[in-house]
Formats: sequence, structure tokens, C-alpha cells
Amino acid sequence: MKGENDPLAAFWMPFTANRAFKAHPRQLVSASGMHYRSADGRTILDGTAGLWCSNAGHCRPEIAEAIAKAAASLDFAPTFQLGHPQAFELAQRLAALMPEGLDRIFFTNSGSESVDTALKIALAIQRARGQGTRTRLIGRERGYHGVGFGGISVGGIVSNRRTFGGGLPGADHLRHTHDIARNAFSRGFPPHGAELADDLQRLVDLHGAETIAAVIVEPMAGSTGVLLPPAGYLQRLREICDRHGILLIFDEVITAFGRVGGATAAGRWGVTPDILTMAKGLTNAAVPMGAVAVKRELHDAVIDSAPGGIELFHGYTYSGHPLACAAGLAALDLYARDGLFDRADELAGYWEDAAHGLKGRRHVIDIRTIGLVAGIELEPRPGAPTARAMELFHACFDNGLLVRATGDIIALSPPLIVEKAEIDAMFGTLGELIETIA
Ligand code: PXG
Repeated sequence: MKGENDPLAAFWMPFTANRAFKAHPRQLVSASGMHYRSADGRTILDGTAGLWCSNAGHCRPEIAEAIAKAAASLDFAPTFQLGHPQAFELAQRLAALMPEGLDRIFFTNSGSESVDTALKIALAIQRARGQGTRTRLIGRERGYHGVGFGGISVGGIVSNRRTFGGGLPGADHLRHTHDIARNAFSRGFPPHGAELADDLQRLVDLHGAETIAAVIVEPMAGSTGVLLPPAGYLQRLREICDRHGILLIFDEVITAFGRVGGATAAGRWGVTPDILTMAKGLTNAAVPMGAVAVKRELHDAVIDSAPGGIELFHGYTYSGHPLACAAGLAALDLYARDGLFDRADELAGYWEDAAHGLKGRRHVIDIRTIGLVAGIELEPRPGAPTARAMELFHACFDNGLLVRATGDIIALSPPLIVEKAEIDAMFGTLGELIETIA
């Protein structure tokens, strides 16, 4: 607007309380390894790997150099009816990291695009195998699958849905698996709740299997506040999908690339989906990129059923962008060289003990950990739900620690290069500051 002199006014910030932020801005100006630097010159310990994405830590020179080289030698190349070598190389490298059989890779630019791509591929697969009546997509309450219309239709977080209309026709939801009454403070997979997978059978009985194309879940629900799969739940979901010809999609935007140990949660936990989405850690977040891995025979069904010409009418200008491919290849090299997919397993015991050390602190009603993820759930302040976690987030930031607040839950997911002393610092700071929150 003419005459406006607030330099922060123009940027309409995503998923942000814009008025509150602009009244008290907190800006990050640089990053290195485990730390951010704030505009007021403070060093902030990164307890969240950015937004669950900088898994190898920040500003790794190997990645920065690879991006710079790509920018100077092939800044952009279309991947529609053309190609460039690094896109094929990255796809091949990713295929080798995926669970057995998921070795066909479609590139996108974000997690949201990966989700919408996966849902569209599921519909294409069903149609290709003569199951064109299968158009329903099933998600789960409290699920987060990004912000595209497909993703919010199968997503289960009400604030992300209520403003935006009816969503995709026919979308439906399993119940969420959160059950503090039975599972509070359990370690590892929660013991209770595998039977909640039978909700899929209930939806089959309600709608008819021949109307259902796919079910999508996060193997571990991150964004909603770290909800772990009950022991046996994912296996049961897989069985019900198999029984009824329903495709199983794992949204691994957060869990892929080492977060729970191994390259994927599917691989680590031994449950193989038909389609797997990823983003974030794929490039260590240095360039936006997402991808979808698909079982070879399902991919082949789509390719082989097409009459000739283009087989799937879908793709993005920037699918397989050269800078993203360069960053992805460099990130995969780093993950391998530094053994970062083993770090979550190596540190999980220490991490779990440190997190559970907060048991008994003020307001804490549950603690959940898996791999290098922790969720600390606070009792909502009467009349002001979510206020406690938000105040704690601000207090942590002001005291040099970055955490995530979601609802009344604090989530931690540090870069996989985290050291034990830093784990102690994170939970030490959190423990002290929780006591200061009313
Ligand atoms: N699926 C899952 C499982 C995600 O966690 C997306 C899709 C969407 O990705 P994009 O790249 O379109 O944002 C996500 C994103 C948080 C937080 O604080 C989580 C996400 C994004 C921002 C914040 O938990 N996850």
C-alpha cells in the first residue's frame, strides 16, 4: 500500500499468527550445524531440524557447493519430454533406499505436492487395473498431509479444513490412535490401539470396497503432535488393505531420511506400503523437493495400460529441478558417509531417557518418543487451550532453544547430528522453563 512504512507488512506469513509475530518479530539470519543465529545476535540450538527437514544439520558445505555448481552449469532443464542426468541418478539412488519393490520415483517440489501426486497416482493405478469405480480416498483424523485440496480432504486437522469447502467428494477418515488414558508415558510403540485399524473394515462395510482407491496415513503422525502407531496397528492396516484391493500410502514426509532410524519408517518398522511420499530431508531442505515412490508393478500397470503417448497427465515445471537434484544427491552422500540413518537407533535410548526425565514436571500429562522424535503433551490451561505450549515455545526461543508447539504439545526432532550434550541441553532447558509457565 502506498505510504505504508512497516517493512514486515507485505509478507503474509504461512501458518503464523501474523499480528502477534509482527508486533514481536523473531527472525533467523543464519545457520550452521545444530544452530541458528537470530537477528538480535543470539545462538539458538535447533531442536526441530528447521521444520523436521534439515536432518544433516544446517549449511553443510558439500550441499551448498553442489547447488552452486548446478546453478552455474545447468540452472534449469525441463523434464517434460526431455531429461537431465542428475534427475535419473537421484531417482535411482532413492529407489535403492526405498522398501523392497518401491523403485519407481516421481518428483515434486514439496510434501503437499507429493501427497496430491500420490493420491492421483493411486486413482490412476486403480483405473489402469480395471478398478475405475474405486475413487474414494481414506485418511485419518488428526492426519496432516499438507495443504493441497487433496491433502486437506484426507487430512484430519479441523483448522486446516473448515475454511476451505467440502474437499474431494467421497473422502472419509479412520479414527485417530491417540489414547492418553491407556497409553500415557509408554515407551516405544504404545501397547493399546491396534484394533483401531479395523476402522478401515468398518469403512469398507459402509461404502463397499469397490469404491475405495486408497488409504493414506503417516506411519507416525508428526504435525498433530507426535502420535505413534500402536503396536501392530500398521501391520493390521496393511492386511485389511490387501484383503480388499485398497492401496496403502505412507506419508513419510517427516519420517523418511533417518528420523526414526533407517531410510524410511516403512523399512525400519517392516510394513511395506504401495506408495510412499517424501520431501523435507530429501535435500536436507536446502532446495525444495519432494518425491513419490511407487511399487514397480503398480507403476507398470499405469504405463502398460496407456494407449501410447503420455501415460500420466501429471507433473510440475520443477519436477526434478537440477538444483534440487544436486542438493538431493549431495544430501544422500552425506547421510551415507556420516551414517546418519543409524543415528536415531544409536541415540534412541539416550533420547528416550532424557525425554522421559520430564515426567512429573508441571503440566506434563504424556511423553512420547520414537527414533529422534519426542512429543511432550501439556494439560491445556482451563479456558485457554494451546496457550501453554505457545508460551513455552516463546520462552524456549528467548532462552536459545528452538522447539515446535502444536496444540498443547511440544515436539522435538533435532538434526540427526545431535550430540548427547545437546540432548541434555534441550531437555534441561525445557524442564526448567516448563516450571515457569502458569
Ligand atoms: N505430509 C506430512 C506428513 C507432513 O508432515 C506435509 C505432508 C506437507 O509438506 P510441505 O512441504 O508441503 O509443507 C507435511 C509437512 C510441524 C510442521 O510443525 C510439519 C510440517 C510442515 C510444517 C510444520 O509439525 N509437515
